[in-house]
Amino acid sequence: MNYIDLRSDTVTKPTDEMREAMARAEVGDDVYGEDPTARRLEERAAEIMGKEAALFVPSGSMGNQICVRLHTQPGQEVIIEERSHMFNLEMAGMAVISGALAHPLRCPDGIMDWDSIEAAIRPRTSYFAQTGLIAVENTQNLAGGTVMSFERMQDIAERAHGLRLPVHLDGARIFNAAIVLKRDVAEIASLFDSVMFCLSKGLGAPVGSMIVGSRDFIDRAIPVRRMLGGGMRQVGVLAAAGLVALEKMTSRLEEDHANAQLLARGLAEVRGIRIDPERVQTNILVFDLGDTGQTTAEFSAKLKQRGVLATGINARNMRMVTHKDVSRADCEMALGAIREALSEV
Ligand code: TLP
Repeated sequence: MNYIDLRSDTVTKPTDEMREAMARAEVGDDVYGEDPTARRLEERAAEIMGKEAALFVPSGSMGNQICVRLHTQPGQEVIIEERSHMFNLEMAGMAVISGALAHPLRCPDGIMDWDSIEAAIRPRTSYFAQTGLIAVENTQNLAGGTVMSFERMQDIAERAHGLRLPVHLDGARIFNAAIVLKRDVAEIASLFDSVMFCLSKGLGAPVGSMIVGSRDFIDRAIPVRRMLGGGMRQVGVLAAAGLVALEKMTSRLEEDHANAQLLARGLAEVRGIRIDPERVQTNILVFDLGDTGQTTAEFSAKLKQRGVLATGINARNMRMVTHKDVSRADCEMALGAIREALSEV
């Protein structure tokens, strides 16, 4: 069966252009620093993000965790929003890899503000673990693809820097955020000490993420990547797809946002489902099944029988993600399947 797959934008398949670029890619041993395609991708990523240097990493999780490791000392805290990926979905990596403790904050729409952060910064006494890092996620995945405003990011970064605290951006979907903010990604990246962004989500590359920062930061990131098992060899075959993702795939993301809007407006009319389409800003929708009398597992199973894949983030809240491999017509069909699945109850 050809499913309409709304589980994530990670399910996107490489384009024909990516596959051709992969087949032609010039490669070398990247652990020796000799892969010319990986170098080109890193140079181009640094240029687009307006940073001194970039590093290709196998996954977004590894990219985030390398940055935590470099910014913190064991025993320090990382201030982070409670629904963030780094806190929930990276296997307690910051505790295991960096000996760091997450200090999660619950903020409206998953968007932190300086007052909440400031209240969480520990006094400099010998009782408290010291704050080592502030980690922002934009767009915020589990809160429903929400976008932190440029001014909010700027406020957090400036005040944190005033206290000599580094700020990391999990920008897995930074290009989606940039569209909503009507800002260049380099303007966003300029606020942060390090940024991780993904090639393998909405941009459609099969594998890979990038971290960007100062030359010194990236030089120190290379051995940490190696320690985590992320030293790759003829990685140019992947970097080649990443280059196509960066050059060709960012300009179409708006279409995914429009399709998410279409889904949100349709869902808002379904009895029992709670979602505010005004709050759907990018390609991710999170909605409450509360009054339908179904759990997300039951609802997912019914949708699957009707050719639509989507999963819950807990028993009540479903997530749907639009991307290049679902069209507007697919979203209309998915709405039909949703109505049908719920009319059965
Ligand atoms: N997100 C995935 C899953 O892990 C949930 C998804 O389907 O959305 N930061 C953010 C904000 C992410 O959404 C993700 C992946 C990552 C980091 C990690 O990227 P990978 O999966 O490449 O390690």
